Amino acid sequence: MDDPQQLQEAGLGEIAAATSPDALEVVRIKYLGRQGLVTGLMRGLGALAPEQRRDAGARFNALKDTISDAIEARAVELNRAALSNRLAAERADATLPAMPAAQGRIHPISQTIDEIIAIFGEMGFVVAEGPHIEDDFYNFTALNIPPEHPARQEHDTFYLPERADGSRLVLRTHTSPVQVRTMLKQQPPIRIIVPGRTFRADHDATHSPMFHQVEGLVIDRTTHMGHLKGCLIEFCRAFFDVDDLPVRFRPSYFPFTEPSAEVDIGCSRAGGELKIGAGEGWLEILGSGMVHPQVLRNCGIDPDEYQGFAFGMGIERVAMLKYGIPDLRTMYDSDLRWLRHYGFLPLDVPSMVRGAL
Ligand code: 2U9
Repeated sequence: MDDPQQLQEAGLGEIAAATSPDALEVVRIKYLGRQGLVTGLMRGLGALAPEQRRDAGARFNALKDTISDAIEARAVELNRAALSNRLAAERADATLPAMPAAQGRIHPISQTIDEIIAIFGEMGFVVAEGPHIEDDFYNFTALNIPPEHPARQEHDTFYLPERADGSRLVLRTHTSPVQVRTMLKQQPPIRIIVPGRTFRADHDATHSPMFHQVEGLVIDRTTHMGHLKGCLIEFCRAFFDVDDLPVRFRPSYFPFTEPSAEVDIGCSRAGGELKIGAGEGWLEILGSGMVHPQVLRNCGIDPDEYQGFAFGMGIERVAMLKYGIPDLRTMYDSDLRWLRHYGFLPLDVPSMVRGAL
């Protein structure tokens, strides 16, 4: 192929037929490489007579430029096509649903505490907290439970080892010491709600050595039993979400309140199924009473000037009743299947509750 015209046609044909950058490179080497056909023509120039050499040199250079320009143009075409193929193959579908993120659940005990705080928060109560390890005075003596009082036996207390002075700290058996601490720090009016862990050496189907209580305390100059009743009726109806829920106050005894009353709500047990708010039965929910004058005195408050009421409830118990959880012990098993079933998504928290937190 010594004819430049033929060489050009053949070269341009092969360039156009190359369908990949690699195939195009093979064509380039064939024509423009060191052993290439166009390079071979150029090398033959030396053998020509000077007058022919100038003419042929110009033609061969034009041929080399044509082939080289065509290769460059084809390379641009092939690269562009390769890029658009890649973009088509790698296209992401932005309409695909996102991978679901792992989401935890709120434990029914936490949810119930939040709900109770929200209801009392609306009534003007503030949350107070205190230590789990207490001394005898705050847990018992200030609450009108002196050392030989029979109520001490009922509390199944966990005692810590004896100290140098012979005294022993305790794991608090109720949240009441927090109210004692509040009264010793702060003069009335007092309106607090005290959620937290409590401890008793008792373990069976309906008792756990660690459980939760919420207690409340209101102290002011004219606070009376009518306030206690109104406040707790309102609470029971809001918590169980039944507007006309029957609520009954039944005389009882606690060393720290006088008079004392237990609070029952109406329910039916027809067909073995518990229904809150309907029927002939009663279900105990809360303990309550007017704070004993001796307790006020023990806590630095003059009972001739101030009086008030207090109440307490077990969180696990009211959570089980409200959410139909049959077995107390499952509350502490950390079983994820249980938590997925009985737990709450953060967005399930009613807006009233979220506002209060
Ligand atoms: C002070 C004065 C009075 C708190 C009260 C109850 C009644 C009560 C129980 C309910 C179920 C405990 O979890 S439970 O076993 N509590 O019945 N608690 S009045 O009275 C107080 C507290 C502190 C200074």
